[in-house]
Amino acid sequence: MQVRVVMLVDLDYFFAQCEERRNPSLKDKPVVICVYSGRSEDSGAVSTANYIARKFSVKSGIPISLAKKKLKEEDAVFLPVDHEFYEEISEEIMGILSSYAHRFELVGIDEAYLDVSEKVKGDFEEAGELAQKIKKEVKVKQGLTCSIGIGPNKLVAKIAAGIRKPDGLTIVKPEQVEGFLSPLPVRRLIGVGRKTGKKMQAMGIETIGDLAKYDIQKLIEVFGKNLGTYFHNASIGIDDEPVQEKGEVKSVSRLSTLKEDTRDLELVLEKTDQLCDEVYAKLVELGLSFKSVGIVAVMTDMSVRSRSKTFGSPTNELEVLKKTVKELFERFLSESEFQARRVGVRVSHLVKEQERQKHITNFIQHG
Ligand code: TTP
Ligand code: MG
Repeated sequence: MQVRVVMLVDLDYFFAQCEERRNPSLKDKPVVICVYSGRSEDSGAVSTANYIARKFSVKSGIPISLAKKKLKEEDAVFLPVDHEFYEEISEEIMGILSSYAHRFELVGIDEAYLDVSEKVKGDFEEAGELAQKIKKEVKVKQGLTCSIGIGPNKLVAKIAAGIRKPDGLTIVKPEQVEGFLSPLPVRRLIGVGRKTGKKMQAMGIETIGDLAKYDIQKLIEVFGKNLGTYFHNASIGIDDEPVQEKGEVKSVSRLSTLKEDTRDLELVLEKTDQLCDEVYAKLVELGLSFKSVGIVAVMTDMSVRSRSKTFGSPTNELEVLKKTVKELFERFLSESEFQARRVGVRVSHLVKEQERQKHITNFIQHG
C-alpha cells in the first residue's frame, strides 16, 4: 500500500484575522473577538484573539471582563463576532483548499484535512512544496495566513499543524513520527482533556512517549477497551481514519472588492457579472444546479447585508443567475442609503445535474 500523505490546514486566529483583513489598521493592536451574552455590557466570553492579544494571555473562552483587565494599559480593540462574514471568507478559502486535494474533509469553519497522497505520489518533500503553494494562494487571494501540518495520517497532521503557529509549516515523515510525538505532552492527543490528562499524570504519564511505553492491558483496565486501545495506538502515531467528505457542497459564492465605494447599479453589476461567471464556472465543474440566488454587500461602514431569492425548481442557466442578481441589487440599492465596498454572489440549494434532469423528465412524463 502506498504511504498516505495527509495535511491539516488551520487558519490562524481566524475570526480576528478576518477582522484585520477588513480593517488593516487593527493589525498592530491587540484584537479581541467577543461573544456578548447581552446580560450586561461586558458579560460574555472571548471567541478568539489575535497573537498580540495572546501575549497578554487573552485567549478563547476567558470572560470578556478579564480580557479587558489584562489589556487595560493597551490600545486594544474589542469586536463582536460577525459569523456571516467569517463564513463567507471560510467558504472561499475552503474552495481553494479543496482544489488541491484528492479527498477533502472540512472539520470546522477554519480547518480542513486534505489527502494529497496521489497528488504527491507519497513524497513528503513534494507535499511540503504543495503546502507552500497553498499557503501562498490563500495569502494572495484571500489575504489570510494559515498553519499546515503534514503527516502519514490525520492524527499526526493535526498535531503537527499546532506545533508552529501562526504561519507555520511542519512536516512529519513516517520514520519521524515516534520521535516527533514522544516528547509532547499527552494533552496534545485528541481525547485527552483536562480530566483524563490529570488521571494519566497520576499514573506517571506526562508525555506521549510515556503513554507509548505504558502497558496496553493496564490502559484498557483504566479506560476501557475502546479508549485504552485508542490511547495506545494514538501514542505511537497509528491512525487509519480516512480523509472523507462530510456532507456535500451547500453553496458556491464569490466576493470581491469594488473599484471604488459606490451605490451605482451599473458599477455594481459590472463586478457581479464577473462574479456570476466565476460562480457559474464552479457549478459546471461540480455538475450542480441551483435553486436559490443570493447577493451580499459589505458597506463602507463594514456592515454586511444580504438578500436572496428562491425559485420553484432548480436551474443551471447563467442568464437566470445574472438576471436575479441584477433584480436583487436593484431592489437592495433602492432601499439602502449606504455605499457598497465589496459585493458578492452566492448560489445555494444546490442539486446534482442528473437530479435536475430527472426532475425535468418526470415533469414531461407526468405533465
Ligand atoms: P481555532 O482554530 O481553535 O482558533 P484560532 O483560529 O482563533 O487561532 P489559532 O491561530 O490558534 O488557530 O478556532 C477557530 C475559530 O473558532 C476562532 O477564530 C474563533 C472560534 N472559536 C470560538 O468561538 N470559541 C472557542 O473556544 C474556540 C477555540 C474557537
Ligand atoms: Mg485556527
